[in-house]
Amino acid sequence: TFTRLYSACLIGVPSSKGQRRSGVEHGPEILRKHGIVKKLRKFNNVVDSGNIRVVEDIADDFEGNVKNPRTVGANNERIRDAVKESLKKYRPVISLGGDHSMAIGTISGSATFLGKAPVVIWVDAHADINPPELSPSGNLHGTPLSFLLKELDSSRIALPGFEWCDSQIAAKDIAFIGLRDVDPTELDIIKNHGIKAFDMNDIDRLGISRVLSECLDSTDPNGTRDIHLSFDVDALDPSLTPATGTPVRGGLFKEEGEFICSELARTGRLLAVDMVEVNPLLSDADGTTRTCEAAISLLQHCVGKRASPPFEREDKYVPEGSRTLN
Ligand code: 5AB
Ligand code: MN
Ligand code: MN
Ligand code: MN
Repeated sequence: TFTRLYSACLIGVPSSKGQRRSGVEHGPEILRKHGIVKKLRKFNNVVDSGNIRVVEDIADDFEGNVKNPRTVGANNERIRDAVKESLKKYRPVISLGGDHSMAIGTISGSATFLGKAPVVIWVDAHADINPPELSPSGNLHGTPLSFLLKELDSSRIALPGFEWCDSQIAAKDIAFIGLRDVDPTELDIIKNHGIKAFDMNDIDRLGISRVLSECLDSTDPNGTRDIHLSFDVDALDPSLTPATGTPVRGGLFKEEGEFICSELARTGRLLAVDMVEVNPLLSDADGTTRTCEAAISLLQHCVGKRASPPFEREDKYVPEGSRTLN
């Protein structure tokens, strides 16, 4: 018999080269400024590991249509290692973005730590599964799942900076929630590989509870697998999270996002969370504050704001330093 005793941990990822707008590198610092650590500590032990040192000095440019692959690739290798190391001590490991290209590293970190694929719940207005060479924008934040998906191995092109990267996730491991801006190539991939995907209409029709159950039934029918939640703040309606680079109208209510987070936390199997694409330079002070408050509230639910069995474990109030690991 063993007891799992964990604190949550925060890793800041101040990277922005997966897209073109400046400011998303300030995501971690603006979330801290809005009291993320203190606000999460109301509900669980939280260790702030500070920021990952991102590379800035690499000579980089377009590779074909793809912008800055060397920088994004090198950063993601560091992100993978940081997440993998943190998972030895903490749950969930929460990575604060930064643009969404960082999920190549965070999910690789989860999979490398586990030695197998986690379930990946991708909450986003976008599917972020463009093969880079087919991306309409050339921005790598629209491509992370294409690097991770095993089924794309035979068609994947080699990109400088990603030599370390290997695909560890299968189509059956992934579920999308909140989609409303999907490129034609992405839709083909989702359909061809049978990836579970729920768009905003599905959520309106079925309700978020049924949608999330279906996501978990398909990815984790026995309810035994570790879960990686990748949450792009643009999944929420832009009225709630205006400070982000690619807003799309008609998004999730805050309560729907919070429900996803609390239900996943309550499984007791929430391994890692990405909270990405907060860009304080793209809104006024009030919009930035609302965006940070929404992101922090989502994360409060990830660390147990609505805890009840089985999430309420013995470790809830164990101070840092007295953890035992399984
Ligand atoms: B985000 C688009 N599909 O590939 C592309 O914000 C948008 O991380 C990507 O979800 C949006 O450029 C990336 C048009
Ligand atoms: Mn998005
Ligand atoms: Mn995204
Ligand atoms: Mn975005």
